[in-house]
Amino acid sequence: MALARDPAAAAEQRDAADQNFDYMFKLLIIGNSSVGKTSFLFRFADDSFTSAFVSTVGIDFKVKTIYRSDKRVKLQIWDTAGQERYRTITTAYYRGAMGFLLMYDITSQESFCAVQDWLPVLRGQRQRQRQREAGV
Ligand SMILES: Nc1nc2c(ncn2[C@@H]2O[C@H](COP(=O)(O)OP(=O)(O)OP(=O)(O)O)[C@@H](O)[C@H]2O)c(=O)[nH]1
Ligand SMILES: [Mg+2]
Repeated sequence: MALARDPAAAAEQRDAADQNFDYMFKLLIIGNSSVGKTSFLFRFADDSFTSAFVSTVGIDFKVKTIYRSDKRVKLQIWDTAGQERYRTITTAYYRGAMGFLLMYDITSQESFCAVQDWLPVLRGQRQRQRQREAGV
């Protein structure tokens, strides 16, 4: 259980209380800083864009409901900070994620090469999740 004083966790608890959906998926966006994670989420959720770069501090999330085959599908999408110094905070939110969007900037070879550094982080998470499910 996340700390009640954590604003992101408190917002998540409020959001989870809204049961008006058929399916709910928790997704996380990860990847190097400045690749466009926050921009992608704002475009997808609010159809907005700003050219100013405000690097994400810690973590935040947005909710968007989409409709597929007459079903309400609620997407809770977490936007993580790409900066290394927030890694301890952001990885704490990997738990319970049903999918990850691993992003890179198509104009930055460095961010593309970094994808291979992110994969072990994801594999570690998958292993921990399996151990939890198996009760290890
Ligand atoms: N030209 C262009 N610029 C973009 C695009 N997507 C994002 N940007 C710009 O790239 C910069 C970084 O974008 P962000 O979305 O804040 O990057 P981020 O991955 O969330 O970075 P962190 O929060 O530090 O992890 C901003 O100045 C954006 O305006 C795009 O598709 N095209
Ligand atoms: Mg960001």
